[in-house]
Amino acid sequence: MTVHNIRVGESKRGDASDGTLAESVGGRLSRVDGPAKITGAARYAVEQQLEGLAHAVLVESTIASGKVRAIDAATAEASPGVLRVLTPDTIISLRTASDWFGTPPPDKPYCPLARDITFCGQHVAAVVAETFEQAVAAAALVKVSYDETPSIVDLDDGKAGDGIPIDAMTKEWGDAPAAFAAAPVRICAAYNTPREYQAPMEPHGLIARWEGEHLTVWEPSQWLDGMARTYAEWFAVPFGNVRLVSPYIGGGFGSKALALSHGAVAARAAKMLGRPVKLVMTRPQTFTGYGGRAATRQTVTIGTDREGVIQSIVHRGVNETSVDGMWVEPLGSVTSIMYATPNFSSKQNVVRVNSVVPGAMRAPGENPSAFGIESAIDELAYEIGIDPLEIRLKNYAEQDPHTRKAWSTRQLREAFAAGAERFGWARRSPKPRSMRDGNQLIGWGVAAGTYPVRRAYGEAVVRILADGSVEVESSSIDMGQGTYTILAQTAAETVGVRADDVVVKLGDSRFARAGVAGGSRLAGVMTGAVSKAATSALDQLVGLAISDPRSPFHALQANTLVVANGRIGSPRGDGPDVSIAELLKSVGRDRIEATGDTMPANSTAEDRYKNYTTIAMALPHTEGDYSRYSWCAHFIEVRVDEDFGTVRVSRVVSALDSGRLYNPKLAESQWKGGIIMGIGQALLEEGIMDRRHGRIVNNNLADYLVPTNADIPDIEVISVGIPDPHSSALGGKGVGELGIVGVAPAIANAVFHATGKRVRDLPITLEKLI
Ligand code: MCN
Ligand code: MOS
Repeated sequence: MTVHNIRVGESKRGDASDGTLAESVGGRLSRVDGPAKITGAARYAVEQQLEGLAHAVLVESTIASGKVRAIDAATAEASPGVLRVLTPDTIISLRTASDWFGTPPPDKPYCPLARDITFCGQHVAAVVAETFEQAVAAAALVKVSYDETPSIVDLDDGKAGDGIPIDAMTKEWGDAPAAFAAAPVRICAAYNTPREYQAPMEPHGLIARWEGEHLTVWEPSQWLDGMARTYAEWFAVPFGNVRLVSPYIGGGFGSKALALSHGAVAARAAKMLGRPVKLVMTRPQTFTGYGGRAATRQTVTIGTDREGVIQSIVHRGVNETSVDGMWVEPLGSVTSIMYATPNFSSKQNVVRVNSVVPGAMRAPGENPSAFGIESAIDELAYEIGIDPLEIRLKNYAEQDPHTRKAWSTRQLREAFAAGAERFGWARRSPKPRSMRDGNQLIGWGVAAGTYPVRRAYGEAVVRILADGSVEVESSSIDMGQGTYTILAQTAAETVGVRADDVVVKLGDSRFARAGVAGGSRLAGVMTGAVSKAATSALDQLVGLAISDPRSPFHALQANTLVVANGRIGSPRGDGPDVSIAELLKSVGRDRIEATGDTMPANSTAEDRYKNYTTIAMALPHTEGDYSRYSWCAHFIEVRVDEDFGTVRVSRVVSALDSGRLYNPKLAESQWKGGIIMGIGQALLEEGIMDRRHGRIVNNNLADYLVPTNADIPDIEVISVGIPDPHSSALGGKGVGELGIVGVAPAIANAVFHATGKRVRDLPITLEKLI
């Protein structure tokens, strides 16, 4: 595999206004993997050049429900270059794997090609050929006939019903219905979000190669250890026999955390043919190869006293899931914590539809949840006749209303203040349709967002090498969020070297294990693990320098030494001063190596395996005395064309509390990325279903619209966080998912202010406004 080894040039040096060195934690170091990506030196999973590579192409069902009656593969098999056509009858089955909690699977075979069709786009066959073009041509010749049965295509389908209650999602305190009935001011509204897709730039795909009973998979992955476990279970080989390699990833946004059926097809094909097999999804296939964000329906009722102080919130939610899989999008997650209320009730159902199982997409749960409650609170502000910012402050939750625990840190009031000040909120004219510029109606909206601090245990290896450079190894990943960079900064600061002298190696499951890069947890987990490993490497280095008779510091009788800029000296600067390389040479060592593991001391090997390959051991964000969340407030200006109903976002100011930032430059970029995705969600993104066949019509990036540069105004982000010692070792909270939460309701609220029309169905398209 390729590991980037980039020297950090002068252009990356610090520019932090507070004087923080770019290379330390908290500095604005540019992405250390940037040059490799820009120059094309970064090699992505399916770009590996392997001897004897064969190519697999999937054939997908064209009906949403029913059975495969027959597959006629004769023509395809006879077509040039074809090595094998795999069907449910000819592929060798796998074993069922456990889920991401590690729940023991049923002891039954798993066939990644379907006979029983539960959604349109399901894999029913695969053609393996010498070249990709031959495989594509032959795949078009595979004839599949079906016995079709009626399907339920989406939540609006009359046959969908109320669905299945998910009791674990119920949250209740006080008597919310009674308090609502007694409240003098009441609002009740329904809010909907459609199926949305992660649409990462790099489509899903992999290369699988077997060497005896050992499998190597080059596949973009947010979770190497978890996916390696699934492959190992599928093929009933030991976990250690599977190696996942994923040094660079072209975005995931939640879609690349799990091994999926196309991976099983490719790995099985490789085993059956005794050749490495590459399988890359087409862009249309990515719309059914894994789930996007589930469509959701919510009703939010709020009862207040005459001044707008909340007495009751009643929330009901529904999300779609698939016929044979379960996905719960936690719709009450923000509803239950954003505002203080003495009475609360939230319940959720899921409805099975003929679709691929939906999955995690940037801030699953919190994102649609915030659309409901942050729209509803805005409606309430107009009902009472007070400012939308004021109603939020009036109902500010001084502690977690659900667990009644203290917030670890909650700089939300500060976020409202800083954002309002910078945006100029005080100049807002309260009435809808009261601000305009020619035929453009101007609207200003505000909404808050939050995301829990998910914590977990981590592990890393730090080596100090003979040339004085430092190497960090971890099987965690960087899909663009900045892991390479912040871990270089953490190791540089802890050991006392320059960041240019640190090489970070990620994305190989042979490295020190790591859990999922999901739920905005990786940065906190891995900076903790690397600082622990680096501290122990430093201790070894200093220990050697003090105790080894060959060390120039031996005679000094100091009990500690200082390491900075790659040099070792005495704390008072009165003794020798040598480079790390010189010291290692003098004591005859070619390296120092330390593994840092933040797991409890009494952890067993089984605990460690479970910790890295399942999500069962994550630490609850409400563990102990505190409730831990990151917070944000978005202030957004829209301009709506009065005649055409087109909406443009013209200004965004967001203030965010992610605790201490490991690298403000990268955190700001993450926040902006989330906000941009939120603008797409508010105005553009929607999977459109062909109701006849249950097919996603706009399954490509020309028709499934995501924002382009022209859709995005200047976005200003302000950090209002303070170090949070209860959330992570270095005081940071989550960044990656926070930014998107609250953007869509802020835009919907701005659109109401501009037009007087309340749009409760995303996306806000022009036909909903005229
Ligand atoms: N960071 C920081 N200070 C903190 C926390 C984080 O400076 N206190 C910065 C670091 O650069 C860090 C990044 O923010 O690398 C993200 O950290 P974190 O919030 O811990 O999130 P993860 O590393 O776990 O990344 C996953 C997260 C998720 S869950 C999704 S979804 C998402 C996201 O990150 N998908 C992304 N950001 C993405 N960014 C890109 N470019 N592509 C994706 O697919
Ligand atoms: Mo993020 S949706 O948790 O990968």
